[in-house]
Amino acid sequence: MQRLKIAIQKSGRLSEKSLELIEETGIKLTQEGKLRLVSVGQNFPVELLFLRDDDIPQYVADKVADIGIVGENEVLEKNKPVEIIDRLGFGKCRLSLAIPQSVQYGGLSFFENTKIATSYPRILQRFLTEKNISAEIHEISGSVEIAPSIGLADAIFDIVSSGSTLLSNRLTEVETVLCSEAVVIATPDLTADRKAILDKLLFRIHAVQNAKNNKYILLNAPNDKIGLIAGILPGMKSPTIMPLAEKGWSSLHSVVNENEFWEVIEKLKENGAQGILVIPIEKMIV
Ligand code: PRT
Ligand code: ZN
Repeated sequence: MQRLKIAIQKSGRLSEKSLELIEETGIKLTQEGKLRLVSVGQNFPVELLFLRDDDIPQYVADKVADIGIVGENEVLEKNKPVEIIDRLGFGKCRLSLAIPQSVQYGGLSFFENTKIATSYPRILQRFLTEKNISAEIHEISGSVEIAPSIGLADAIFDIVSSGSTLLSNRLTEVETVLCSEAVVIATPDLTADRKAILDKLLFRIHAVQNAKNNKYILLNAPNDKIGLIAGILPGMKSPTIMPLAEKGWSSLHSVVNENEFWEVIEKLKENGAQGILVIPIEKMIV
């Protein structure tokens, strides 16, 4: 039987969320212990390959895996012939240039003729070339943030998330070069069979993501306020309206996006809504 081979990070910042996403689509996986290298879908034709994140673009380019879940930073750095087909909204971080706090920063020209330590030499070189800056790139594979303090470099180019690593190493972020998140990459020429499995999987992933970004909302309103309140509720089409046992009152049901949630709730209350209930959605197909 044809199976779609999916490469995910074995252990690290993306591994838990990647696995969770696959399982939330309803796929049951075989469990093969802690040392597992491969896991197979029991009710959906997929096979998971657990790999180091650095290797995922290469494995997908070589068709050992059909698709992979990996940080966009790795995809751009490795520069392999793979296609980014979806963005997953987790593993968010940025790739930034940082310099010692003790040094004055007067703009990009600061980096002219400096030495910059990084694990992402290709992305950095592309940026420097685009900005017409010549600097020496010093490639190191880990602990980039200590390079300036041990005299190895004048600046660093590294992943930043909360910024606390920079802070504890007395560095300041001065330029953001790339904003990254986990993405789905695919080999550009998947067979039709595997493409069909991929389309089904992406359909399910989007249903899970939509559900996470939205809440189901129920509220009571006096009938003379229904028009107003229905106008506030964005909904998928329009709200469901049902009469309550108490005369003159109705119950409205709808869907609200997480981003506009509190604003909508405030407006609903101002306009007479009562007994507002908010419920998580498990899957949402739009
Ligand atoms: O073993 P393997 O090679 O698979 O894993 P890895 O150690 O190379 O990668 P891992 O698990 O650290 O990160 C995997 C991916 O997560 C990265 O490629 C990014 O796409 C993404 N990501 C998101 C991050 C961070 N946030 C992050 N904060 N990757 C690394 N960091 C590092 C950062 O370099 C810094 O040194 O975490 C440190 C803490 O960051 P602050 O700013 O929060 O202090
Ligand atoms: Zn890695």
